[in-house]
Amino acid sequence: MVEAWIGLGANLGDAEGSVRGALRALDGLADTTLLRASSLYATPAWGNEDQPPFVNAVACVQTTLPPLALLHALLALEQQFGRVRDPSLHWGPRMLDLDILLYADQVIDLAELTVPHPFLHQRAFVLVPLAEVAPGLVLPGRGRVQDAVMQVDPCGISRLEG
Ligand code: PH2
Ligand code: MG
Ligand code: MG
Repeated sequence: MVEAWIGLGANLGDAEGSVRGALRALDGLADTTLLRASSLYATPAWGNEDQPPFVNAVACVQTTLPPLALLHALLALEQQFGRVRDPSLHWGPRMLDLDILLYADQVIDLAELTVPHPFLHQRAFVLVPLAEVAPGLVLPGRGRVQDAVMQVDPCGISRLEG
């Protein structure tokens, strides 16, 4: 059993409904239990700014799935929620994005999967929800979430009610 942190994001269709549905679906994955989830946040699009704002959240799951099996389960969930990948669009809009942020304290460097997520320590849309539920969590090689979140600009991020 390990604990893994998942980043959830959506900015097409019913983004809030997709993120809430995906949180439930995480709990329904084989050999996986949802331990905790942050609130949902409305966040300005980062990177490619010419797209709708996102709804973001983070969740912690307990799982016996190895990292690549977890990744493949998440990619299958993205598809179930209507995601169609456009290889020509980097950081484009999406129905649902599920990223493995952390997998226990493991450092994983595979063609398919990099953990910790390479931009985790720089992205307010991840760090703000993470700081809500796990301020003391240590990002391997990057220190605590509560310190990392002080280094990013939370401008435009707002917590959604409910
Ligand atoms: N995901 C991206 C690119 N930009 N911006 C926000 N606010 N939230 C995201 O989840 C996000 C993004 C690529 O995965
Ligand atoms: Mg992704
Ligand atoms: Mg992503």
